[in-house]
Formats: sequence, C-alpha cells, structure tokens
Amino acid sequence: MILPILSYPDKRLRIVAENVKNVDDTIKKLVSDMFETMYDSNGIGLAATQVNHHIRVIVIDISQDKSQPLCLINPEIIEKSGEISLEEGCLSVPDYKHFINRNDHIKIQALNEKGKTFKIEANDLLSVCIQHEMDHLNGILFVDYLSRIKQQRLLKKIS
Ligand code: K2U
Ligand code: ZN
Repeated sequence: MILPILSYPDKRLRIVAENVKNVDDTIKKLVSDMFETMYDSNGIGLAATQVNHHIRVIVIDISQDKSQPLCLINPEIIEKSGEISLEEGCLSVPDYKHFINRNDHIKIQALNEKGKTFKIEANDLLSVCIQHEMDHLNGILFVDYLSRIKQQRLLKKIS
C-alpha cells in the first residue's frame, strides 16, 4: 500500500527512530509498503521516518529499472572515508535540490528483511543515498547542512 510521506518542516521528521527488536511480519509488511511508496514517488531511497514509522528501517534502489532493491534494518556505519559532493533531493522536501558533501565510501552492517545480519560496502550515489537515509532515522534532513539563509529562503518558499 502506498503510504503518505511527511513533508518538511513537519516536526515528526525530527523524531529519532528506535531499533527494530525483531523482524516480524509487521516489519515485513512495512518494508513492502515502503518499496511500493518509494517506487511510486520515483525515489531512490526512503526511510521509515518519512512515512511516520519511527523505527530504523531503510529501503533503497538506485537502479533505473527497479531491479536492485536493498533493505537496511538497524544499519550501522562501520567505516567511512573519502569525500563526494552530489546534488541531493528529498521526497520530504519537494522541488528542492542542493549539492551536499558526504563520504564517498562507507561500510555498513545491518539486518536484511529476513532478520539476517549482513555487511555492505558502497561508493558514489549508493553511499550518498545510504547516508541520506540514515540521517532521516536520526531526524536529520539534507537541508540542515545548508546555511541559515538558504534554510530561511526555503521555509519562506514553502510557507
Ligand atoms: O527522500 C529521500 O530520502 C529519497 C531521496 C534519496 C536521495 C538521496 C541522496 C541523493 C539523491 C536522492 C530522493 O528524493 S529520491 C529522488 C531523487 C533521485 C535521484 C536524485 C535526486 C533525487
Ligand atoms: Zn530524504
């Protein structure tokens, strides 16, 4: 089912998500709804926070043909290195893109949608997307990295 996505400056986007205790059927249903919602919005990532579920679940698919679904539950960054600046957008901040500096390479440990622990290394867009989504789980939006002036201009445009 397609879920409603919270929009900036909604305060609920600032809630820090809780760890998932066990990957049960409710989580599996949420993951499936998150993929459906992400694909429907032409996103390449979506965090549970954005659909008002404050648990540490992320779905990602940076492929053009929706062929590489990736689900990260309770993700933790094990390593990070390098610098990259990509133009980011956010399904919770419509019609706004900006270059953001992040690490180019990261190594993550997480649970998959079967509750099995796995490790993944990522570079470039995948690395940026994972970092963007993990920020969501900590109540951080990409606009938070911009100057106060830019944030005020954005808020004015939205209000
Ligand atoms: O809101 C979200 O978390 C989805 C983000 C994922 C993203 C993270 C980093 C860099 C770009 C996108 C986007 O809104 S998905 C739409 C999109 C796709 C490609 C490039 C820019 C925006
Ligand atoms: Zn986002």
